[in-house]
Amino acid sequence: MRLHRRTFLQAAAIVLGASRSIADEAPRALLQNVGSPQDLETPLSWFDRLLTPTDVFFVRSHFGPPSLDLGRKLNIGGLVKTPLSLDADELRNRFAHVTTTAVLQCAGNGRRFHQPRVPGVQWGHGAMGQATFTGVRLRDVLAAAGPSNDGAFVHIGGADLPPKPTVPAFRRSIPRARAMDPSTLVAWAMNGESLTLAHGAPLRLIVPGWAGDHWVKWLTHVSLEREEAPGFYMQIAYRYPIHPVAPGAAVKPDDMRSLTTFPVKAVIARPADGGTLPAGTQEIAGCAFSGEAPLGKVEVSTDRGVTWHVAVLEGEGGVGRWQIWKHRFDARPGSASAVVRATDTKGNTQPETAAWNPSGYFYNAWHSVSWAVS
Ligand SMILES: Nc1nc2c(c(=O)[nH]1)N[C@H]1C(S)=C(S)[C@@H](COP(=O)(O)O)O[C@H]1N2
Ligand SMILES: [Mo]
Repeated sequence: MRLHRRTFLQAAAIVLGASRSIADEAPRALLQNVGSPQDLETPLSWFDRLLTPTDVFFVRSHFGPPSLDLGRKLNIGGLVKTPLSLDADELRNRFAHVTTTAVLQCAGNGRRFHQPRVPGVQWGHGAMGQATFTGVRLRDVLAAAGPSNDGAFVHIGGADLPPKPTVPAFRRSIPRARAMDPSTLVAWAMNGESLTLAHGAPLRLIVPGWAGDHWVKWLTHVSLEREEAPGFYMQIAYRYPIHPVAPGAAVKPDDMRSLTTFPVKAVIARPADGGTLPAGTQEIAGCAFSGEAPLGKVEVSTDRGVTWHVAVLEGEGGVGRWQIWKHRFDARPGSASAVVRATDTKGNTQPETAAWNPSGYFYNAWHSVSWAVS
């Protein structure tokens, strides 16, 4: 049946009207930090829920996405008996499916707060999110190719190209043990739907607990090799000092190693910093996680760090998985504030001041907000 144009417009208006009337929705827009390529940040107010909706999930890419090619092959090669070339359908048909919930966080998340200032995308807290990812285990795929014992690193590449040949391509590698970890996936779905182009369609790597630079999008190859991948994105970028450094100090290349897990962190999603709430019971909420161990506890102080209260946790714990924390207290007219810190089950605690490092990675200082009480 063909709808008359008018009937169609009316129907569309009803649909739009209905979606607009949803109260209390946080602004459904990403915050753009630079024009090109895409570096889009999730507003803090989304971090009071277990899953970050895909349309407000942060986006980071060095060169912008390649064309959408749903039939793109993933080539598995290097030190293997039988190199494979499989598209997403073939992976789906051949290997067991796994769905996992994990935090995807850019190593540069929070870079803006490091003192002294560090060059790079000036992310606030929103270069992170949590989603469910569905795919197959990388170890199953490698096993099917017959990995040689000589292969110590898995090199990973995607279809996105640098803007000119003199700019290095985005090439990463992870140690064999991390590739063989059952949580490392080649995924085609995020939050129950096919990956969007921005998030890596048709296939991307999922490395729970490890910083986002390992989560290669638009996968084209996975190759077993003897050494860590060469090139700018392994040997220069995404490296962290092996010893603590004084803020602003230079670090010798030999004293840096590739990033792996992200440290423990909690952020406050609400109330918003600088807002106003009526006097009475205030609920403070946010998310907390660690890439090194399951979350242990989250503590909140509403008296600027004099006393701390253990917050209530929601959601399932796990390495590299966030839980929602909540704390209520009674606020009198005037002003109120909250500061939060998380501790994981290995005893790692969020520091009051984040460890400065030359690239401004892994900012995880105690997070605080203050607001007016009317
Ligand atoms: N092929 C490719 N994969 C990539 C990148 C990239 O530039 N190219 N950026 C990485 C970085 S630095 C991050 S933080 C995550 C961001 O993933 P998202 O855009 O899905 O949030 O993708 C990673 N995978
Ligand atoms: Mo990143």
